[in-house]
Amino acid sequence: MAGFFGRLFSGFSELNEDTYEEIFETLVTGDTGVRTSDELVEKLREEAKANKIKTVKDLKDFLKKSMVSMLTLPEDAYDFEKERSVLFVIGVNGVGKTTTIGKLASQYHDQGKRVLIAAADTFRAAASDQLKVWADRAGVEMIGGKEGQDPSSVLFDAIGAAKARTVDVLMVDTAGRLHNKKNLMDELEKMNRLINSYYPMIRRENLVVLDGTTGQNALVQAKEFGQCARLTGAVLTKMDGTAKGGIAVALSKELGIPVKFIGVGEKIGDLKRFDPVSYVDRLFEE
Ligand SMILES: Nc1nc2c(ncn2[C@@H]2O[C@H](COP(=O)(O)OP(=O)(O)OP(=O)(O)O)[C@@H](O)[C@H]2O)c(=O)[nH]1
Ligand SMILES: [Mg+2]
Repeated sequence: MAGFFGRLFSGFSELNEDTYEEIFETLVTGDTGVRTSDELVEKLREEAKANKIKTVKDLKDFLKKSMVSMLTLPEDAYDFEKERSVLFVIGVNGVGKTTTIGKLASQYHDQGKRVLIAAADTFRAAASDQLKVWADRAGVEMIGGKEGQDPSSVLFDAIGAAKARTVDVLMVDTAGRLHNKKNLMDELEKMNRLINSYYPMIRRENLVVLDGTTGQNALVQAKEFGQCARLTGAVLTKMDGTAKGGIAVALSKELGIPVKFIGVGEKIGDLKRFDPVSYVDRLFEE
């Protein structure tokens, strides 16, 4: 699948108002967000004014370089993997939280870590069973909850078990939907506080999971979930189903949330660490 921004270069002849407009529109349509797209085009104008853009290749290279610099991860992005940590995984229903936990659990288990999963989605009847399948596949332990049980009580038990078993990574799966949105947000906030009070010294990674095919909706969701916990990263899933990907730039630039993992399929091995250079290369593939 050619990258969404690859199309920009086929009819390119010179940089004029029309081309700037076309570049802006393509960036926005590719989910880069209006503000970020505007900034990218402004940078491009300056570069052109300084006579540094003479060929299509210059144009492409400049856009790519600008995007990569916007996507560059903080140096400590994966430090949580070096310490004992809690991964609090949140996001709307169906985005891939449970699947992502399964995939990550498998990677950490293969690295020799002791992993425990907390099935704190007690809203959906089959949620715990689905997670158990993943835990078994990954070869890790899980603390389950019963349907309708208070999710915070499952989490409380899991924290107790994580301490007792000196677990390296406790991964917390949560519901994507409760009776209504306020319920969900309140519940997640409560769980966030619970971790803070009962597991205060632990390294925290709060990951919002976003479906990469939902475009700007993902940005709205990230903003909302950022109100229940201080987000330290995002996982973009279902990237195997889209050529777009500007959303990663918008997340990083507009919300300051770095994308840390990319889901590229439904299988256990289909989760990669985010690599800005290869990501941008793919977006600009012609
Ligand atoms: N193609 C593709 N499918 C994915 C990816 N990640 C998850 N899925 C699929 O998306 C669907 C939903 O995934 P879940 O992990 O159940 O999503 P969830 O966020 O836990 O959903 P709820 O528990 O309902 O909130 C499943 O069919 C997964 O196989 C991905 O990276 N690529
Ligand atoms: Mg789930």
